[in-house]
Parts: sequence; structure tokens; C-alpha cells
Amino acid sequence: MRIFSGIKPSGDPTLGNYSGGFRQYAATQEMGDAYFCIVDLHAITVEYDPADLHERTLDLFAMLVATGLDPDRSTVFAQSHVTAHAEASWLLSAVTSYGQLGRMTQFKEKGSRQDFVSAALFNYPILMSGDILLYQADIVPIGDDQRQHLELARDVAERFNTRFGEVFTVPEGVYPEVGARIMDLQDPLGKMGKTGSSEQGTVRLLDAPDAIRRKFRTAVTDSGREVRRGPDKPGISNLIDIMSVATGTTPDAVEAEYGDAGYGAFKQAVGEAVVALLEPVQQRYAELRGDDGELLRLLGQGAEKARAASAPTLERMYEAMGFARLR
Ligand code: AQP
Repeated sequence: MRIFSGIKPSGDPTLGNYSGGFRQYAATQEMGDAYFCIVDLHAITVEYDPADLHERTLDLFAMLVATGLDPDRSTVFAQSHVTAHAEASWLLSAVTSYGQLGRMTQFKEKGSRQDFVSAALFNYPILMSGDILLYQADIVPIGDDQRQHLELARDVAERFNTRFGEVFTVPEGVYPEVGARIMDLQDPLGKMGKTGSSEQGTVRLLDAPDAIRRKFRTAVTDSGREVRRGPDKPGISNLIDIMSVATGTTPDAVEAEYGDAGYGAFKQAVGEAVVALLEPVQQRYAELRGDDGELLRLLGQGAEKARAASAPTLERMYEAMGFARLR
């Protein structure tokens, strides 16, 4: 089984990234031949500071390892180190529908927040399709916000296979049962993101314990007193999901334990559970982040493995599309 997923070095990672991303990566790496990519080419699709990109890439690599990836077992690498990604993206743009790209909600949402909307932001899902398809991934562990992009990647694979012959495995998205979309603690109808959500409602994996406690203490709740999930309780439902993710118990068990505890006590308990979850991650991160040389060595090792794994697919793409190859 081939597994692929990517994460953008676009800001300090959040509890949302942990829930839909990191924890799924660590779990799925046990299932087969796994590729995890720091998608730095995706990070330039919106306004960013070139002075930060290098450090953010190393930060994210250290966080991937701190949350459980083993770079000797899995292939962990940076997208820009493997030129096949940019090449595949151009080739796949020939079988991607312009209309479908324009319907992507992330493009519309992120585009509306930018003064300058780049063509790269519009083309983002093509690059993402190439990321996945180059590795012939069977499964792609992601959060709910990437569902529409994954569907597009499947359409692109199918259109290519129909037009040029069977080259690609059509990938399946894998979403967590609980915590597929963690919401902003201050606005439980909006996603918690590295960018775009409120600072007070966004829990970052490197936040100090007291900052985490404060963010949960001030989290927006709903009417009523009962700790239970429901469409009328977006704030409490989100906190129940977070408690379930942090402690590895089911949302039903969380409701059974805290149903009558009152919102204040429940929020405090969720804060403590998240602090306990992140403490060892932060410790491991600090150890790893102290050694740039080792991180770069491991990134180099990942790049080599990723180049070797993606090159045959890229070659098959060129051949299937009829290009004259020099061999
Ligand atoms: N709130 C979330 N709940 C569950 N999963 C989430 N993910 C992101 N936010 C949540 C998942 O994290 C993985 C890596 O995300 P990404 O780096 O590809 O960027 P994104 O999906 O666009 O998320 P962000 O954090 O909000 O970044 P920005 O602000 O830069 O766009 C993905 O699997 C994603 O589903």
C-alpha cells in the first residue's frame, strides 16, 4: 500500500493540522510505503515572506518527526527538492478543467482575502494532484478541508488514464472519524487554520501551556449547560471532538464523563488534556530543532528516496503523452 500526504510550511501548525494531518501520518506510516511531503511550492501561492520559508521548512520537518514520523522508515521530504512535482503539474494542467478549478471553495475563500490573487493559487489543486499521483498513492490521509481538492485529483487521474492510457492509481482520501475539521475556538463555524482564523481561537502546537489553557478558558460556548454534541452546539461539539482527539477516547465517552460538569469545568479539562498531549511533542521538537545539520541531512535522504520513487511515473507520463524521449 502506498500512502502520500502533504503539509504546507505556511505558518505555525495548529491543533487542526495535528488532528487532520500529523496524527494520521504517524498512524498510516505503519500501513505501508509512506511519503510525507513539506509542500513548500504550495506555500508561495499566497503572500509570504521569503526570509521565513527556509526556517519554516525546517520547523515543519522537526514537527513531523516530533509527532511520530520515522524518517528512516517513511520518506519525509520537501517538494521543491524533487523537480518532478513542478513538471507533473504542468503536464496535468492539460487534463484539468478550468471550470472545476474555479469552483474550488479554498480558491474562492483564500482569493477573497488577497489583494493580489496569483495564478498559482488558482492552479494549486493541479500541483496537489501531481504530488499524490506521482507516488501512485492508494490512500491520502487528510482533513475535511482538502476533500474537494482530493476529488479533483481523482478526476484528473481518471481523465489522464482515459485519454492517454492507464498510468495512475486513483487515490482514496482517508479522513479521521473524529476531528476531521477542528474549528476556531472563537468562531466555531470557521475552520481553525494556520492563517485566516482568530489568534485567540487558534491553538498552535508550540503554544506555551498557559497560552493553551487561556485559549480554552475563553473559548466561545453555546446556550444551555449540557456538554453534548449537536447542530445547535457548534462550540461544545468542537470542544468534545478536541477532547476525544487529545485523549484517544470516543466523543460518546467524553459526553458520558462531562455531560453535567458545566461548561467552565469542561473547558478547563479540555485545556489540560491538550497541554498533556502537546508537552512531549514540544520537548521532542526542541531537541530536534537544535540540530539544523541533522535536519538537512535527513531532508536530503528523503529527497533522494522521493526522486527515485517519482521518476518512473513522470517518465510514463511523458511517454503516454507522446513526447519524444532521449534514450
Ligand atoms: N482545522 C482543521 N481540522 C482538521 N484538519 C485540518 N487540516 C488543516 N486544518 C485542519 C489538515 O492539515 C493538513 C495540512 O494542511 P495544509 O498545510 O495542507 O493546509 P490547509 O489544509 O490549507 O490548512 P491550514 O492549516 O488552514 O493552512 P493555511 O492557513 O495556510 O491554508 C491537511 O491534511 C489538512 O486537511
